[in-house]
This record gives sequence, structure tokens and C-alpha cells, in this order.
Amino acid sequence: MRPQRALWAMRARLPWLLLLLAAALLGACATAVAPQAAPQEAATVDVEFTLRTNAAGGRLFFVGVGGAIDGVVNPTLEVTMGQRVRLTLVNDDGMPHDVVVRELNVASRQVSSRGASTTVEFDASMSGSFAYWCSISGHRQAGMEGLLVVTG
Ligand SMILES: [Cu+2]
Repeated sequence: MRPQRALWAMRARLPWLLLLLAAALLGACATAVAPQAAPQEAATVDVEFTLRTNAAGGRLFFVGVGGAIDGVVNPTLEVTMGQRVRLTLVNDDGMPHDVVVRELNVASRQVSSRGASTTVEFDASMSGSFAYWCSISGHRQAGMEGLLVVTG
């Protein structure tokens, strides 16, 4: 290839290279922003529960907050199959806690300081009675366990 032809060939490709570069940059920006914005607004929530943690008399337990479960120790959470459930855990005793429902692959983040809270959302995809409990070592045995009932 003679030098002049090579130069021409490069000039012809330049706009495409710029276009590709621009597309790559846009793509990078989009993927950098999207994952943080998406999860919270993914699906409509049908039913919501709040549980706070508590410790008394050497026992640990969850206490319902608001609605029909208000003030109930380790309340039974009743939902209908197919519902989207939002479960909020509020730390009210300053010990580390979380809430899990193994059968439905639900596992919240740990909340360690008093006043901290965490929220998990999941689909009630199977009917049945499933234990929700705190997975911190010894807490389930100390009383942090209740039932999630999914009616089909
Ligand atoms: Cu706990």
C-alpha cells in the first residue's frame, strides 16, 4: 500500500472509529449509573411488614411494627402466593441482627447499631409456612424466629 492510499484509508475510517469510541463511552456511563438506580424500583410491592429487634429476660425476638402485627412478638406474617413482599428490619437493641427465609432465598443485610434498618423485597413464590429467623449465631435459639405463611 502506498503512503497516500494508507492515509486515505485512515481518513475514511476515522468517523467510524470516533463513533465506536462515543458508543463505548456512552455504554460505560450507562452501565455505571444503571445498577444503582434499578433494584429499589424493580417491582410493585403488594404487602409490607416492619419488624424491630428486641432483647429482654435473656431472650431475643422480633416485634411487629404497625398494622395488625403491631406490638406482637415474633408475629406470623400472612401473605398470598404471588405477592411482592417488602420486609423491613429495624434494630432496636444495638446487637447485630438480620432476617432470613431460607426456602424463599430471602436474606437481609445485617444491622448492627441501634436505629439502623434494612429492607428486603421478595416474591412469595411458594405456598406454605416458612420460618423467618435471625441467622446470627445463637439468635434463633434465643427466640428470634417467626412464621411467614403464604396461602396459595
Ligand atoms: Cu439476631
